[in-house]
Amino acid sequence: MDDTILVTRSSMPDIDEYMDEIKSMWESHWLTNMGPEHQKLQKELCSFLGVENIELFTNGHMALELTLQAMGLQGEVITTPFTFASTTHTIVRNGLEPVFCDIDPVTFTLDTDKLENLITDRTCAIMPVHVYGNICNVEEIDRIARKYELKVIYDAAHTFGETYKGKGVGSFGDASCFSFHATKVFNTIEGGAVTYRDKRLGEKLYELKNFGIHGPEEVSAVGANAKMNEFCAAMGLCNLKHVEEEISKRKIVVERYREHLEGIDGIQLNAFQPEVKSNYAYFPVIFEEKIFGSSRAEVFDALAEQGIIARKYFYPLTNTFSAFHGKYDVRETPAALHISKRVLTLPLYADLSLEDVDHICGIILKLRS
Ligand code: T4K
Repeated sequence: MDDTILVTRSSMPDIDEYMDEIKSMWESHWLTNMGPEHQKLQKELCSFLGVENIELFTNGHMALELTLQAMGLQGEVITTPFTFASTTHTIVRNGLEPVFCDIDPVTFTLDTDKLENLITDRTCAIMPVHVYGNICNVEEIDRIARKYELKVIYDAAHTFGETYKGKGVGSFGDASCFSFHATKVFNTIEGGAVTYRDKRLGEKLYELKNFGIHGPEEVSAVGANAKMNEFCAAMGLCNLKHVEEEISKRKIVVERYREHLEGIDGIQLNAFQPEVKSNYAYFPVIFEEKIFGSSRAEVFDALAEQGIIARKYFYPLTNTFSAFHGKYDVRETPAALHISKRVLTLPLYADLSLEDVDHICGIILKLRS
């Protein structure tokens, strides 16, 4: 058996549970286009996430991309480069201009002290990212957005099930876009969702994920095909039953990592956010070579030699992608650059054994000077 440890491993329900959930499809032959599983999952997610409105999508990327389209935005969108390719791409693919704000070096989310200076008369929206499940400074973002009448679309891909001050994270901003990809805390194989405030936005999202079809004889927008199918929705319904337990198991893994790595010179761990109910999505570690004694690359290689595959989420920064042909100046986001060159996200999933965590930390700690 291959005993490689990868950065994560998809959660899956018991196969019989899934078979039970999909059985009715062999009678109904209803496989997609907002069928009963889709509708049931929407309802259950609203209650689980503590939100009033939700639309499901094929993936988190289309959730983001179609939300920007649905808002009919034009001009500049302020965002951060310390994220997955998807965030920036959705802005560019909508014909909008990303303007990169630096990140806070402790939470790795948008540094709100640097936000206001980036606002111009072309700014139409802010797209902050709750990186690794760390909640952005939502109060300050809200204050600034109101002052300048800007839309706020959160990339909430990493924050499934989290709350801030007791409120579901999907209730902040005008919209929050979640990813239900196989690698996420909650998965529908591939999938995503938008939670939103204004019901009219929901109507547009519904149409845009279905080609822009408004009625039997009317197509009112140039939409896409981004509907979650019934098999994915069924996977979501099964996984949802176990997600609380999965998060509790992740918490135990994270606590074990912290026992080993907390307080080690040259190692920065994810900051604890006191008013956040965390989902323990990722375990990022920042290695300061000069203090720790080894570089991120050396740690990565030492782990890889033992079949442990950590990942550099998020390196390179999106504002350095060759796709953008040098259009953006990375010197404008120095904190993001600093962190992205030093971060390694360690393996984390519900069934990762504590012995494996001990082993991983043992390899890392051997490398300190
Ligand atoms: N915004 C943010 C901030 C995001 O992080 C993402 C996605 C999005 C937006 C867009 O959401 P989606 O459109 O993806 O729903 C992975 C995921 O594909 C991606 O969803 C995720 N972020 C990103 C951070 O990570 P890769 O290229 O690292 O995936 P991959 O194939 O290398 O998988 C990583 C590990 O996961 C594997 O080593 C093993 C495990 N795995 C993977 C797959 C595909 C499984 O256990 N099962 C699987 O089926 O991007």
